[in-house]
Amino acid sequence: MSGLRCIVALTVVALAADLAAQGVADATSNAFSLPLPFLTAKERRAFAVGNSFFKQNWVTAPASTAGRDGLGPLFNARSCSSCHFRDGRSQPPVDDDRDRSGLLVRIGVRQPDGPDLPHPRYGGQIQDVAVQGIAPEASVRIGTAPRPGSYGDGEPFELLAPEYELRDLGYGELGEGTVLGARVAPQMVGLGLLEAIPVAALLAGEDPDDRDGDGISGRAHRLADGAIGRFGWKATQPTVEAQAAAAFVNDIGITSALEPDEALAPSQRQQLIFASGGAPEIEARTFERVVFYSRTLAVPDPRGVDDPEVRRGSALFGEFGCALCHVPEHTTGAVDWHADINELAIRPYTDLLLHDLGEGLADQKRDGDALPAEWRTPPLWGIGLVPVVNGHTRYLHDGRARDLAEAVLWHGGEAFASRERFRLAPRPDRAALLAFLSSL
Ligand code: HEC
Ligand code: HEC
Ligand SMILES: [Ca+2]
Ligand SMILES: [Ca+2]
Ligand SMILES: [Ca+2]
Repeated sequence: MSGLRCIVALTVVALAADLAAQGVADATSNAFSLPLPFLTAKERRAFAVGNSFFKQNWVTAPASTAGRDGLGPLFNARSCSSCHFRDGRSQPPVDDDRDRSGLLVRIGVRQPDGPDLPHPRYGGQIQDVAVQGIAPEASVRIGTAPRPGSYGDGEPFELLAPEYELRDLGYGELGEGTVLGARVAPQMVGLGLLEAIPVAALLAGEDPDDRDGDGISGRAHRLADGAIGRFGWKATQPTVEAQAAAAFVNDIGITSALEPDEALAPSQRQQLIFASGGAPEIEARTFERVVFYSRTLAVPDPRGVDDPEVRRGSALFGEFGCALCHVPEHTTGAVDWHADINELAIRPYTDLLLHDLGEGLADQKRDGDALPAEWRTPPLWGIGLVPVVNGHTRYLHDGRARDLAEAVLWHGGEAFASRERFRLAPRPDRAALLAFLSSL
């Protein structure tokens, strides 16, 4: 018995050493904004430059500040950080306030079989803001429908299912077969480390036909070009670089070498007259700095790991089957942008695979190979600090969950059995599981 305890203790020590290499002991509102601890002085300068471009507002072209003009013509926000505030997570608009940038709506046209096509009038995303003289595409209206339920001991709860509607359409009717999907911005921590998990390790976690019979059948998102998707709620982007280029062009209207064309539907391209901020609008060097920054944000260390309730919650996380998808540990491989990333033990709590989470969480969108009900397991590291950094407790792809318990209660599909173990567990066990999530 004491021998066993000794091995456990040793593992914890080894783990702590690895975590120190990639984590930071900060639990303040700055917790998501710190660089990986092993960056060199030169890299810290690159990180700082990236940080300033992540935060800065882009302006309409032409401007005297040629390094940061080209905003729009259609856009959602003027800076990365207006959605990823403090490098954190956005939330859907609360009540009827006009804070639009917290949630973005993707749009497309359903095909009988295969991924959605871009919408002929609105492209792939609804931009709800535009430069002067140009009509925004639409405004987004969110309604909710109550979904009552109860825990095993009879304690009631009520989930709110969101319903999205586009109003004030600027470019004509939506037409038949139009599909929508809403997404909030996730926190930015540890992205380079996730990028460094070897493809082979992700593929080793796949079990598309559930051959091992545990009810879980994750699969990697194979993109059109054969790459494996890792980023975004449906793992639609293979790298941080690709995600950043897509964000620049779709969310802010800034073209780059990777995304040289403004995000306009064909009819808008013909119809709209606007000034360009250059070809491309963001300089290669600036873009690289933003990518470097996005890759090298550190992960805050877990807190209260010795608290008995947190420890019990951690054990329940395994017993409830959460760890089958939210896989606690991975080992990174080599990357071409930093020598010290190789062979780090990391604790992201994800398998980066797509899972069917059931009809309740499905929206209408089929992004690439990912079906409406399929979502990438999101990493859970840092999740306990969202309230501290961002001042809210909204979770899941569209921020519908109002706290961590609701996030778990929304799980269905492959995660239904796991969710039921949580729902039917005695109250102290549920509290312990939530304490564990809050410690991450
Ligand atoms: C209008 C709001 C908005 C703005 C502005 C924005 N993002 Fe995002 N970001 C999102 C959303 C929403 C997602 C999830 C996308 C998805 O699921 O497809 C996301 C996802 C990401 C991810 C992937 C994170 C993960 O865990 O998968 C990265 C990296 C990222 N954004 C970087 C950026 C950068 C760099 C900028 C500035 C160029 C930026 N974002 C601007 C809303 C925004
Ligand atoms: C079958 C795989 C699977 C299992 C099992 C599973 N999850 Fe998840 N989890 C997911 C996916 C996929 C999402 C994203 C769903 C969405 O956003 O619509 C998610 C989302 C979450 C979120 C919200 C994350 C965020 O960034 O907003 C939390 C918290 C969470 N899960 C905790 C748990 C806990 C606790 C358990 C065990 C009771 C569990 N999950 C079991 C796949 C799984
Ligand atoms: Ca532009
Ligand atoms: Ca659009
Ligand atoms: Ca399985």
